[in-house]
Amino acid sequence: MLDVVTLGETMVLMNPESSGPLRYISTFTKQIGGAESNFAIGIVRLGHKAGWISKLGNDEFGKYILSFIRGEGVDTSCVKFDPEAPTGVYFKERREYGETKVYYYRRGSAASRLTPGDLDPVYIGSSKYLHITGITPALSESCYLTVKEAIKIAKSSGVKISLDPNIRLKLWSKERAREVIMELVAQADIVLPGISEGEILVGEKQPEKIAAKFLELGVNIVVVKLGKDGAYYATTSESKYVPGYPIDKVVDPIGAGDGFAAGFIAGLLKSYSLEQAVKLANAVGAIVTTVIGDVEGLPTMEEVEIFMGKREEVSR
Ligand code: KDG
Repeated sequence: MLDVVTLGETMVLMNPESSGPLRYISTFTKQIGGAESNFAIGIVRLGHKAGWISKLGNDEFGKYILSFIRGEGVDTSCVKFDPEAPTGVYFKERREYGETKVYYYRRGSAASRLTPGDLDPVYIGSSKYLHITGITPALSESCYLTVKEAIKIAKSSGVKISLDPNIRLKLWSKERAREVIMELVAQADIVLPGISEGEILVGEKQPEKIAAKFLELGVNIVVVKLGKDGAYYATTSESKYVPGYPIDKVVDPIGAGDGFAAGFIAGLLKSYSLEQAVKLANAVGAIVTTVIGDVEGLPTMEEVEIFMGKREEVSR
């Protein structure tokens, strides 16, 4: 039995070896990135079982992604190859100032052709959590319908739904993102927005107010991510700010939110208190930013416990 099932697109990531405008960059490291598979890999590294549902192009990049994710121990038995569409690709552009930019080459990709018919109700229905993000419904109408169907299956089998809004404005407008993600929020048990996503979705700037709006819609647990300042969690009976783990030298922030989500759900799977689960999530998210790549920095339980000062490291 799987602990978590997730679905979404994974792309080949071309990560520049130096910073500056991409037109001047000639060397890239080939890696992979996809919010949901980042999350699934995070769950496995923390000691739990995860399955990832997707479609890949029947091309070299698709084969590379499948063997990478399978090699990390994620169950890929529901991943299909689409012979008629390519695997998506994305590039990062790093600057010494300002935020890392991303450029997608994913329109019409194999994953954007996921349909409700690609879902196996038994596979989803026998998991403990279904984790979805706001990226998948932004890819195409059929992906949106697939996410809705996955939620329907999960709900009918008593599988809990966690939702990371992961708003990507390069994929859709703010208005459409708000409309669709709020529709998903109303069905979710756990919602994990970033503070700026909270503002886009419910028009509030303060974590308490953002959480209150989601709780009003029937969500059981809301965790608002505050970056280096940690996170604020709330249910109808408890709430708290949990401080973060500031990192002096962030080398690649992309993927930290997925690491946070993996840490939080792993904490719940370990029957931690909400505060402990948020603490674990903060630590995992922080560690991810210290390594270049979306998944390479995801820690094992042993690594994260050393980072949190719960264990001693023996390095030589
Ligand atoms: O959260 C990190 C993801 O954004 C990254 O891995 C790539 O899935 C991706 C996307 O759609 O941007």
